[in-house]
Amino acid sequence: MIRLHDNLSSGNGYKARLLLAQLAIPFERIEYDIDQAQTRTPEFLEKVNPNGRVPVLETEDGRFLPESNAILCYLAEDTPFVPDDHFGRAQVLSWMFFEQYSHEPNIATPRYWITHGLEMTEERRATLEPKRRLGYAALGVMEEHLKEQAFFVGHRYSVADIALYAYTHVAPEGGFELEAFPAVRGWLGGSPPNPAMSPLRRARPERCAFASKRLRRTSENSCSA
Ligand SMILES: N[C@@H](CCC(=O)N[C@@H](CS)C(=O)NCC(=O)O)C(=O)O
Repeated sequence: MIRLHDNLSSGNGYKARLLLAQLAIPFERIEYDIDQAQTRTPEFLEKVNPNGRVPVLETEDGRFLPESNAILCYLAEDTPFVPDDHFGRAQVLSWMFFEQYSHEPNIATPRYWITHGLEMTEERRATLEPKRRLGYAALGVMEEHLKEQAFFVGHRYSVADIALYAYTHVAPEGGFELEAFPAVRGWLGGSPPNPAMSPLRRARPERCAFASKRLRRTSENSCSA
């Protein structure tokens, strides 16, 4: 059986959990406490991911694939979650690279600091404002695109939507307001996460300094092994 090395509060892990659920692929989930550096042990670094991070997909034949968007591409090959045409597939990659470069580092990181109760060091304080500016700029790019079309690529739900959904639907947990982005809010309401999946969980909700605007609330995560 496929295994997902994971952390339940991670939006990157959520991408893989969501697609696995939507493809109805059974999988075993292995949880790591990232606050306790469980992805930084010598065993993890040697065997699972030398970059010390989750998610990592472990294939049935024992190979390890890190990087959430690579996992999405791997799982989605030859499924309706990627476009049939060459250019459409490249557009999916284009949005996934956008997500990793312009969106995730600016929107996910403040959420991580807040929801995991990390100390606001001088360094973090200094980078918060640029991250806010760049995060809102990324949301602005998404807004302009989504004013014109319902999904990111080819007028159809794809892994590009999954990649961008993961940290956008919990952006308010990191202090990002979505009121000024009606097209993004419409897309969040319309993208179809599997109803069996719960929204992404916060690790320590009691420490979250900002009001959380859950866009979907369903039952407990159904994908845990
Ligand atoms: N680019 C990677 C980022 C992975 C990542 O940052 N993972 C975080 C959780 S979201 C992690 O494992 N952090 C633990 C650590 O850095 O020690 C991806 O998309 O999968």
